[in-house]
This record gives sequence, structure tokens and C-alpha cells, in this order.
Amino acid sequence: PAFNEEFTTGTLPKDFQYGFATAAWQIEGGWDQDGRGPCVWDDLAAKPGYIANGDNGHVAANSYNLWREDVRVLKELGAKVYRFSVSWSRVIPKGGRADEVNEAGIAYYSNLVDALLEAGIEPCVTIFHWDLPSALEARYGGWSNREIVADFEAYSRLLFSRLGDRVKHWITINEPFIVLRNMSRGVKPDYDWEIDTWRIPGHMILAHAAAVKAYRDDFTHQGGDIGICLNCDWFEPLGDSAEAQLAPQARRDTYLGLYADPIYLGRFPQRCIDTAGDRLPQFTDDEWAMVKGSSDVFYLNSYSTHWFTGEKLTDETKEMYGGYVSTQLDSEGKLIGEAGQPGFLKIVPWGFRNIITYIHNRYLKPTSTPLVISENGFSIAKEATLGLPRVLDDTKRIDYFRAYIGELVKAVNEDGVDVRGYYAWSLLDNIEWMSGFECLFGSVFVDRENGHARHIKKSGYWLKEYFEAATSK
Ligand code: GBH
Repeated sequence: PAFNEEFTTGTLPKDFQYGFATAAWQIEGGWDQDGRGPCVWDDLAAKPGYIANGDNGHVAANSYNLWREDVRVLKELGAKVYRFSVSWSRVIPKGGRADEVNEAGIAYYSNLVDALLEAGIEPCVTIFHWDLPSALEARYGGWSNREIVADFEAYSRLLFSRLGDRVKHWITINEPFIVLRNMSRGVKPDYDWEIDTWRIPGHMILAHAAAVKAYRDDFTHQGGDIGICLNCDWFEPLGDSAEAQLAPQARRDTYLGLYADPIYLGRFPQRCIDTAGDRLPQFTDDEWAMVKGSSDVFYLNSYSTHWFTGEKLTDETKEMYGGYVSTQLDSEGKLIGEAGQPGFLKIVPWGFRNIITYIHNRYLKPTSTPLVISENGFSIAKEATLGLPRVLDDTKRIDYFRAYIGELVKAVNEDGVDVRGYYAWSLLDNIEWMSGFECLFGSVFVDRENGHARHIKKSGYWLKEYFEAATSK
């Protein structure tokens, strides 16, 4: 077996929710099947040079056709939860509140939900994981226009009414910071750094809050919970300078606090108020009432750690990134941790415990909110070139999981953090956005040369046995 006796650091509650996460555009394919409309990532993939090797999501892991296989491997992996996202343009091809619903798209998700429940797996549905309908981008500039709030609410209501009898866990938006960054990197061709850097977060916060209000007003009888998913790595000073000490919190304020402070604490971070001035999103009293307390669960995606020397950013990204440069290399050229495939991914387990306890102290404790790790995982350099059967022997990914989950267990047992679940990113090898298929995160290999057959890697069995052992005492 992949798992052995090394796991002795602590236990987890019996009802701890271990599972896997994916996102629609990264796995589904079926991009023009049964009436799906195009999304902005289809458009980006069509731009020469945007995605590595000219890859696209037309077929991806073919989960639109092979979803029964996904449920089969989830069951074999002992997953209690499956976090997946809905493709907005599959269920409303043109996206807007007055636009037509695509029943074939609804049926796809409805069948998936039924099969999961039948297999004893709880669905956790992300409403928006970056794949904005192209029609909404063309119609009014997507997230930069206040119109999106009403369209997102209508789209969310459609999902609650069609799936909410069976889906009890909802995530509104995945990683608003990255949505903003992607807008600035070509999703919105005429992105305005001065204005959009602040107004897009305002619209995302309001869209999230409007969906939550709709759920709480009209769907409470369904008895589920709903929240937003935020991402943040750990930020650590490098050196003793005053600026190095300041910089990590400055980055956290724009990266995480710009979203988490209003949603959990009911105000913007002071640094954002000072930086944005009258460009800061303005909410009415009613809007503040809707925003504050609008997340039942703190869903955190976290992968790595970054250093700050105190060096200042001078380019147009400076406001978005809190003013300071980050690095993973010290002045002697030493990396902060062992490198994975995408540039940002270095193995720094202690940073994971630090970001968890930071969130615990600032957001969870004062509001009695539980934490779920909604994404954490690793991509091995050059894994995609290995081929069967070597790709299945992913011991480096096991090293990452063992170290990171070990820190999570310490946060639960030594720091008293109320952690309810851990969803590994990702169930399947899939298209890693701009990195294409070169960069794999799955605990299940998808053989794209052979009918997209699914093969469970060693790390999948390791996770299964780890969580069985940790939750059985
Ligand atoms: C997640 O994003 C996504 O939700 C998921 O779809 C994706 O496949 C997975 O991670 C693996 O990458 O933020 O510019 O300062 C993580 C997004 C992007 C977060 C890079 C860390 C570091 C540089 N990550 N980012 S930046």
C-alpha cells in the first residue's frame, strides 16, 4: 500500500470531509456539445501564444462525456465530497438574466449530482470558476460592469432551484483576486488599471452577496450552506528592514483582505481605503448589510509561500499586489522550497500552517466561522512527459500532501482551528489554464491518447488511506 505508519502526528474528527476539487473549464471539454455557449477562456485559448503549446479546453479531460468515470474513481478513492463547478455558458449560453436556459446543460449537472449522491459523495458546487460567458464580456465588459450583479444572481437562482433540492454546499466565486488578475491579463481587452482594479472587486463582492441573499431569502428550506472561496499563500518577510516587515501585510490586504474584510468583518482594510480613495467600491447601508456575514464557511485555497524584501513594485500592477515585489529566491539564489511545475509552486509546509492561523485569528474566531481547505495540491515538474506507468508513481506529490496535511493537523490539534474539510486539487489531470496540459495536478492520470481513460495515481490511494486512518480514532 502507498500509505504506511508515518502518520502519527494527530487525528481528525470522525466526520472530517475529505474530498477532491475540479473546475468545469479545466475538465469538461464538450465545448460546443448540446448547446453550450463559448466562455472567455475559449476565447483566450484561441489567441495565438496565450496558452502553452496552443492547448485549449475543447476536450480537456472529457468529463462532459465521461462523468460516470469521475464518480467511479471518486468512490474508489473514498472521497466524502466532490467540489466541481458549473459552466455558466453551458446552462445559460448567453449568460444574462433574460437569456435562454439550456436544459441539456442543466441535465448534465443534475445527472452528475444524482450519481454522486448514489455513491455516497456530497456535491459541493462552485457557481463561478472563471469561465464567464463570452456574451457577457462582449455585451458589457463582464465583471467591470455593475450589470453582472443581477445576471450572477439570476444564474445562481437557476442553480438553487434546479439542483438545490440535492446540493447542500454552494461556493459563489472561486478566487476573486485571480478573477481580477485574469481580467487584467487579457480577459478584458481594455482593462483600465486605475478604475477596474477597484471596481471589479466591488462587483464581485456584491454579486457574491446578492446570490447569498437570494439563497437565504428564498431557498433556506433546502437547508444548505453557502460561502465564497478565497485564495492566499503565506507571505513572509526576508531580511530585517522596516519595509520587509510591512510588505507581507500590505500584500495580504489587497490580495485577501479586500474581499475577506468586507465579507466577514463588514469593512474594507484601512490600507485599501487609503490607496483607493474615492475609487474604493461604495456600498449603501443595505448593501453593507447584505455583504457583512455573507459566507457561512471560509473556503481557502492555498499552495505555497512567498518572500518580501521590501522592494517596491513600480508597474501598473502595484495597487493590485499591495505595492511590494514578492520573490521565492533569496539573495544567494536559494529557493524558498523545492520547486513544482508552475512558477509559483514551491513546497513550504510551515507557510500553510501560518496562513491558516492568520485566517483563524482575523476572521474565524471573531465570527465563529469554520474553515474548509477547498484546494491544496502539487504539480510535479515534467510529469506530463512520463507516460504510463511511470506517471502513476507520484511520490513527490505524496511528499507534498504528507507535509501540508501534517501542518493542517497541527492547526487543528495545537492551534484549535475549526477545520471541517480538505479537498485536494485536483481529482484529474486537467488543463492548467495558461500552462495548458504541461502542468498536471491530478491524483488521477487522464490518458489523453487512449480515450481519456482514468488511472488512479499512488497519491490518490495515499490520501484515501491517510484520511481513513486519521478519522478512525
Ligand atoms: C487555483 O488557482 C485554481 O483555482 C485552480 O483552477 C488551479 O488549477 C489551481 O489553483 C492550480 O494552479 O497570484 O499572481 O501572485 C491558484 C492560482 C495563481 C495562486 C498563481 C498563486 C501565484 C502568483 N494561483 N498565484 S499571483
